[in-house]
Amino acid sequence: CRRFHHKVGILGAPLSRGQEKEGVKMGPDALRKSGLLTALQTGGYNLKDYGNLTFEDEPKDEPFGIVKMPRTVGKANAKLFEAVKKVKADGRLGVILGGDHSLAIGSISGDAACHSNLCVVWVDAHADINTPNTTPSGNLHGQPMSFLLKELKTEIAGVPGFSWLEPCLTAKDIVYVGLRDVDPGEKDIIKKLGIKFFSMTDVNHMGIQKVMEMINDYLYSRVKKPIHLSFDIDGFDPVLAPATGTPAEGGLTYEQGIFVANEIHKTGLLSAIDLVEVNPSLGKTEEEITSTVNSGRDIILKALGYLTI
Ligand code: B3U
Ligand code: MN
Ligand code: MN
Repeated sequence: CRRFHHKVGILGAPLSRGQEKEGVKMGPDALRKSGLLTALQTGGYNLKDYGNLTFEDEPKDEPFGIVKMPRTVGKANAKLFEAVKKVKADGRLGVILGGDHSLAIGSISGDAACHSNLCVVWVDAHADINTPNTTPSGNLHGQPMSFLLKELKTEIAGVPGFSWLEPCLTAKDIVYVGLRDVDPGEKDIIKKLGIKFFSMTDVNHMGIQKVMEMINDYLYSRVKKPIHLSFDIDGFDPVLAPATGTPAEGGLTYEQGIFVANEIHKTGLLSAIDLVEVNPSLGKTEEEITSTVNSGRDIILKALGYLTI
């Protein structure tokens, strides 16, 4: 029976230096406290908890151009890269609890180290494909995709902290869902590289079911490829998930997000999932925090086929 992947590895990655709001460090523990692990245990999964990684600030981490904390973020990602490789080497589906989205550099590189044909579904309000030259903020959580793409390798040359990194994806291996806050420089890159995307406008016009069908055809229907789902909680509408650093109006509903996760589960190809940018300290009320955290938890559970018949 291969209805779902029974072996799961949970890994906390409280990386916060890819942006400026400290509270995102609390994401992994908030997700743990939401009952994620007990649900999986009672659901019959073979679960291994790899705990939370610890990350330290590098001394004298001067900006590279305007890129902030490059050595700190680079070193944290190198550590995460090794940890994700270990989870995959143990034969487990990786669940990476963030942390800010710069962690996708280490997480996806680690996953790709075990699967040379990995493809990525990136759910996010943002494209996170700024380069050190196009970034308006200098925050590395807005740039992970440019560190992962072979086509952009020259753009990231010389960023301190990333000498360990070898880009593992090509533009045709990735698809975006939920985009609605994309910088001009990012639009140029997406166009130039021909990256497939489904903006919120696309989702609203053709419906999430059609979007997932098209992703299926584009990414994995011809040749089966392992899938890395990188889910930024700000892909959801802020009504549902307000406790995040850069919320953007007009996002996915709960049902749409769950549909995405379920469709990916149904492929049987999920290799790892990142759940990022949950920042409990940005919830204005207890309900705002709970709604954000539980929405993230439910994406993970759905992607793993929990309670799915
Ligand atoms: N694109 C902007 C804003 C941003 C990206 N990712 C998030 N915010 N979460 C930037 O800073 O690169
Ligand atoms: Mn993101
Ligand atoms: Mn985002």
